[in-house]
This record gives sequence, C-alpha cells and structure tokens, in this order.
Amino acid sequence: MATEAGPRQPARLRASIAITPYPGKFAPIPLVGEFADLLPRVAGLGYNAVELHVRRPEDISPARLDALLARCGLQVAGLATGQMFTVEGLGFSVKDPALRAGAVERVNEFARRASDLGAAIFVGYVRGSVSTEAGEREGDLGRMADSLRRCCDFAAPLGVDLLLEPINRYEVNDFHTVDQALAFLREVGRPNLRLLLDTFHMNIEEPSIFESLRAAAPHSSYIHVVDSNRWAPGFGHLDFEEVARVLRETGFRGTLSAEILPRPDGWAGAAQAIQVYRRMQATIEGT
Ligand SMILES: [Mn+2]
Repeated sequence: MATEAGPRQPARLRASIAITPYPGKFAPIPLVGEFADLLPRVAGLGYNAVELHVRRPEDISPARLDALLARCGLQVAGLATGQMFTVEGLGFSVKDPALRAGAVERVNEFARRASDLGAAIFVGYVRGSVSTEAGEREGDLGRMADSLRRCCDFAAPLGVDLLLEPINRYEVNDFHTVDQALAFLREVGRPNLRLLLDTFHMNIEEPSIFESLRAAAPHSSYIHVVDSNRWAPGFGHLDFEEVARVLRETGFRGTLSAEILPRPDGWAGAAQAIQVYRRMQATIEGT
C-alpha cells in the first residue's frame, strides 16, 4: 500500500508554471526561452516554483540553474522528460532493449539531479506507446512496469517520486483515468510511484473531476490546473473554486502547476493562472 503522503509532499502549497528552453513544437508549455530570461519574470508574477520540460540532464545543470533559482526565490517542482521519447525514441515500454535501457538510464540520471532540486519526475510520454491489440498490449505494459520498478528503486533512496499522469484518449493508449492509473500503481507496487493529475485530461475522461480528486488524494500531491480548453484556468468552463474546496477537504498540500497552451500568449496565460492559483490557495488553506 502507498503511504498517505509521499516523501516529497511539500509542507506548503506551490504555484508553478511549465517552462522549456527548446523553441519550436507547439505544446502546452506557456513559456519558452532561456531560463535566465524567464525565471525572474515568473518570480515577479508571484510564482514560487517552476516545472521544467527538458530532455537531457545537462539542460538543467547546477551551473545553469542553481544560482538563478536562488536569486529568484524559485523551486523546481517537477521535471517533465517526455521529449526523450518523442524526440529520441527512449521509452519504458518499447521493444528495442537498447532504447528501453536508455530510457531507464536517462530517468535515473534525472533522479540524481531531482534529488538535489527537491523535484518530482513526471512519467508521461516516456512510458512509450502501448498497443491496443490484446496480444501486444500485455507485453507493452509488462515492459513499462518493469522499467518503472527499476527507476523507482533507483529514485527511492534519493527521496524522489515518479509521477504517473492519466492522459486523455486522443494522446495515449494506456491510462486515461485515475482508476486505471491506480490499478497500474498497485501492479507496479512501489510507494514512490504516485499520480500526476491534470484537470484538462480529467474533464475529458473522469465521470466526476471532484470524485476522482478525492479518490486520488492519498496518491497525489501534484496537479496540472488547466481549463477545459487547455488554456489558463478561468479561460474555459471548469469550476476551480469547487476544485479548491475538494482539495481543502482532502488536506492537499502540494503543487498547482500551469501546463497550459500559450494562449492568448504565454505571459497572458501565466498572469491569468497565478490569479486563480492565489484564490485557490486561500480556499485550500482556509485563509
Ligand atoms: Mn499534464
């Protein structure tokens, strides 16, 4: 059984936003550019954390990052590493043993760095693709579980959590709902494998966002707080005050993070999201 609170459950709520240094591909990452340019502005808006979407550990080397984080008063809440699969083909479920071992090794390298940063590691696209054919699917999921156990066992003594994100049916073939992801967590059987929730995906897949937040509560302290259209909260039709009331009820103390489309542009989305997170924080903490 997973414990009530993971080893990395922060004592305080963190308001975070997604950042990547790589220009190009359109993705739900509002801020793209050099960390030295982005982080001071992010701190100025009132965020106290960032999640970094990167592919190689050298992208987040101490020389590049640590002094800057300290100067800005920012923490790194999470590391998103899916680009190692989408760009390089390194995935937990892939058949090629070299690519699979490469994914495990790369995630382990990230875990060493995540330990210093106090960050969690997301397990999204790095899962690799999973077939919908019955004969193939079992093997894909078995390889994924095996890779995950290796990474969890490496990360556990470092105090690092891996976070499995249920993702909507149009993007992946494996886990879409909290229930499906919790069943897989039980199968993997490692307490430092926890859930990353995302209200955009939950709005598509969950019968009730609020009931699923309650069900996931013992296993999750990180939420992508995103509106129905994947824009910043408040730009779509989800009820974030009710989300906050549920999180107050479950005693949530974790990270709210803006993994949102750069709409109408990245900084406008960033400014909007932090307003909503401040109101949610007041509700969650009952202040
Ligand atoms: Mn997400």
